[in-house]
Amino acid sequence: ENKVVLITGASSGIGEASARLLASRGAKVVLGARRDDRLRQIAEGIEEDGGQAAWRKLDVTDPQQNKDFVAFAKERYGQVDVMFLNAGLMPSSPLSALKTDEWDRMVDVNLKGVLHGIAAALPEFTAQKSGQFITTSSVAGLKAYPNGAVYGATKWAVRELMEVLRMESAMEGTHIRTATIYPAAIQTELLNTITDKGAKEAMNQTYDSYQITPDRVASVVAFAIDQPEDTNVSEFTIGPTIQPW
Ligand code: NJP
Repeated sequence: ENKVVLITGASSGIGEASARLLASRGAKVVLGARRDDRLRQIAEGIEEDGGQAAWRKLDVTDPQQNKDFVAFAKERYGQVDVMFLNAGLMPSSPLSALKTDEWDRMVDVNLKGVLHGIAAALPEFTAQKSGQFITTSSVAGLKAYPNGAVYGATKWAVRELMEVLRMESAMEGTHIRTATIYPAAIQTELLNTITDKGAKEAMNQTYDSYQITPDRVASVVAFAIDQPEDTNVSEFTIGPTIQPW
């Protein structure tokens, strides 16, 4: 495909794997995250492999940076087709630990970051009457887990955003597609964001036993994008076959 795909949280894990896979299939990928050294390296690797990639430093918590990210992509490639709102962090802890700064951070990145991304790209999609938002939610957005209350709340919320956006767009005749992905344990750097000792040990045990590589999630992203324009696939749960939840 020849689509222009913007990816937030593209400096590692699921975002990086998606950038590499989509570029290998002909997409023009635009990578955003805070670690611009990594973005540069990934983009250079994609180009060395014959793909097309651009990058721009992006903190998704800043509305203006989201707008600048979309404008940069449009200037570079002439259009914007897909916005993969994937940036996220998971500093899990029991509510009783009162890690209120981490609660704020999860709301700012996992939820408000997605809203800022929508606000940045939606005017483009509305004007061109096409476009697609994909977001990385979590199995924690489908089911409650101890230590995951705030994380799960943010991930449940983004599912709501995708669903309502799709419905409203259908009603308004703007043909915007949306999809939500619910990964289980995927081998990425996500656990590095956990500061609570007990939560980290519990998560490490889970991830030591059950994990698959992020390219599996990337293939789901590609599948959603590859559907014909008149077809919307909305939700995907993906995780290791042996993971019991
Ligand atoms: O983790 P990781 P994943 N502004 O840590 C970026 C969800 N998920 O690939 O800014 C912009 O390798 C960060 O970039 P940087 C999860 O909730 C995963 O697993 O340079 N970007 C990095 O590129 C998340 O939504 C699993 O530090 C910001 C990326 O986010 C998505 O998958 C299970 C940012 C995180 O990459 C990708 O995470 C599940 C900011 N302010 C859901 N803050 C799993 N791995 O098992 C962070 O259910 N980033």
